[in-house]
Amino acid sequence: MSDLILYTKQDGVGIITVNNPPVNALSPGVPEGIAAGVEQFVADEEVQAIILIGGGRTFIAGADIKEFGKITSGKKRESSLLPLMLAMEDSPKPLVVAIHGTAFGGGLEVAMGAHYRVASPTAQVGQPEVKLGIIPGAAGTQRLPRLAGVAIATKMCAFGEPVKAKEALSAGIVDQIIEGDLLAGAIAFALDSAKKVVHSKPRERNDKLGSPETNAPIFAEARAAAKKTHRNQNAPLAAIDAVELATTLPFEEGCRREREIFEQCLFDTQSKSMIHAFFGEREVAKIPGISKETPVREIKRAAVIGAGTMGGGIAMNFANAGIPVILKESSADALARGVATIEKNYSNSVAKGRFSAEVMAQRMALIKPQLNYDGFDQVDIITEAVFEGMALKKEIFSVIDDLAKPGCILASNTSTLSIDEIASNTARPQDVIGTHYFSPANVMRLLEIVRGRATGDDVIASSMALAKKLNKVGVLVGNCRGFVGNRMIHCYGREAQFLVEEGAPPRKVDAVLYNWGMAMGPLSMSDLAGLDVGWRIRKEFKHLEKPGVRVALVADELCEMGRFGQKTKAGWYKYDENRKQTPDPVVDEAILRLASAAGIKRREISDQEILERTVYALVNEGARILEEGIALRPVDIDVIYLTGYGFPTYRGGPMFYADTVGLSEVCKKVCEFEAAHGELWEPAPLLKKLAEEGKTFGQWAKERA
Ligand code: 3H9
Repeated sequence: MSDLILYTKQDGVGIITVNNPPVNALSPGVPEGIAAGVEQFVADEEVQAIILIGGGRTFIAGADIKEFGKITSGKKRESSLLPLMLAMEDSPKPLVVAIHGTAFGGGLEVAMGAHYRVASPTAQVGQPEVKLGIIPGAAGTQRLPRLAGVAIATKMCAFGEPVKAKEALSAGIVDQIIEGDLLAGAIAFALDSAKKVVHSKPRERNDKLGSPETNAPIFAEARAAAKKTHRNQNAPLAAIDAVELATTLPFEEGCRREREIFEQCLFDTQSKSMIHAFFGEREVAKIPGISKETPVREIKRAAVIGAGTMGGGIAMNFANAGIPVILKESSADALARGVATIEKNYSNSVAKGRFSAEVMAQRMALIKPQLNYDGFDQVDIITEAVFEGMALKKEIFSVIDDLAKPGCILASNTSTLSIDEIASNTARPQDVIGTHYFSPANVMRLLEIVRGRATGDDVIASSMALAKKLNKVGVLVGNCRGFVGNRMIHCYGREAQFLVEEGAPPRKVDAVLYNWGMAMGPLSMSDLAGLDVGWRIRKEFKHLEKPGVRVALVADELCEMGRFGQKTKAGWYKYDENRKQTPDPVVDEAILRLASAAGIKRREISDQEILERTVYALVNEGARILEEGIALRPVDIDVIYLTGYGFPTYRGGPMFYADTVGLSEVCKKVCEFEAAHGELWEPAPLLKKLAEEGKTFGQWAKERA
């Protein structure tokens, strides 16, 4: 008997406790240990009923995702969980699963192999496999419709969202909610069940499987929704297919087909990419050289300088996390505008039912708008969020250096400027850090945390902890122009513009990248972010431009024309009052005029060239960033792009995507572009080296770890 599973007895009930922290995943030994427990307690005459429960913070949160890589690399065959569940269902003694925390994926599947399920009020159950690019592979698509009905099962398997205990109860997934002590309640439930003669097996319950007539619209609607909300993704459609099979095939045959579909998905690049993204989000929190023991400064109060789009959004983040925040502006008008925007954003959320008007009132009460620096000596973090201009930022940092209490973190929301130069205007550079939020700051999950030369380890650890508290994914990056995300996006946007100048209509450039999976095309994205932001930055860095090197022409011209994007209803496109986008002949005329004046030869440009010029520009710059140590690992770049730039999860991020294409192929193209377009395409030495060695960025990172 392994330590992974504990076996105890209480009041005539055999208790099987899964003991595989942190989340009781079904790692090797766990299913076997549960099976051994069932066998042991079935044979034990003292035992009338059996309970399966999770030790620690949760029930089983699913299969061990790390094991999937072993299957796809041929190192391991997945030992099927199906025999375990059959043995559980076939137990002559009632088997009760007691759920707390999360019964996800294989965890819910195991739970559905029992006769009964009880849950604590805060428990959640779900089949989130599609978020990893796979479908339930241990009869989830076959048992769930039998317990919850076809509509609920289809929704849960296709979209992966969990349901709370109460909902699970009304759906028939759990049989009772236990208030108070879960084990005590489960024992009482189990002893009660032992009085019954028959314990129905979920696999034999066919009364909720519906008819072809009632099911057809459910599947049709789910398929239509999946195509819309999970664009280009295979798993949601595959999951719907598998649930549909439950309604047409006998249980055993349905399970066999489900397993085939599961494996098809598992071996697909989409799943490998999504699993990379899952672990990536957790890996970025681990910073070499900064241990878990590093002291973290507590953030109880905050202040934000600047109530514009970014400052307002940042203040909302603090308020959402229950942290009181001062919001300072320099003019009464700007402050009023900022507060009105915050109110509007919160009201929209209330209207959409995300939270109540009461919650909105609580959050608004935490935001203190003001025109002066009163109270700045009391706060634990000050975040400067004024527009991108070094002189202004330095001036502000000098003021807050005088005001802030010792130990206060001084953060800049700069998106491109040197954090070292900003810190140089203070007497405490160890307390200065960049916290680069992404617009809209209250929505986007990414927080780039920029480490300056002197930034203290505890300030880094505290900022990473703050990111978590604000429900963001914090990624630590080094200090350089644009850091990681914007430095790379500059190359991507540059190529998008060059393509337009060379003959690809803006719509086509956007459509190619959107259809490939980006949340929006590069030009639409600039319109949303505001073309003036980049314009201002380019002006700031104009002196660094190298003579003779091609620069993009159109975006600056659009700004000169007052076309700053959506906010002025005109940018690369024109926009109506509902933000509907249409092409604008004025833009086409400007493109032709500028291209002709610069002597750029116009030509037909293929979709493939659009894709490769833009995406490989990201990869090539990403490789440089890695060599320079600005990003810690390739996965940090991937997570930045997945959480901040709308890169499709099922492609894993730019560096992972390049690995899936093959670095020699990527490098070959980069060299071709260099031959055609010049030095901006010089291959990064790291890309060249790995391509020659036949390696991936992933392998390179592993070798260095
Ligand atoms: C599946 O079940 C397929 C089936 O149909 C069967 C087919 C045969 N495996 O997220 P956290 C690690 S597919 C391995 O920070 P939280 C995680 O990497 C699976 N490791 O905690 C982290 O490690 P580290 C379906 C896992 O409290 C640590 O645990 N299930 C797994 O914020 C803590 O995780 C899912 O997709 C796993 N399954 O959130 C659930 N889960 O400390 C995936 C976690 O080294 N998991 N780890 O960085 C989750 O959604 C969240 O982890 C959970 C806890 C909500 C459970």
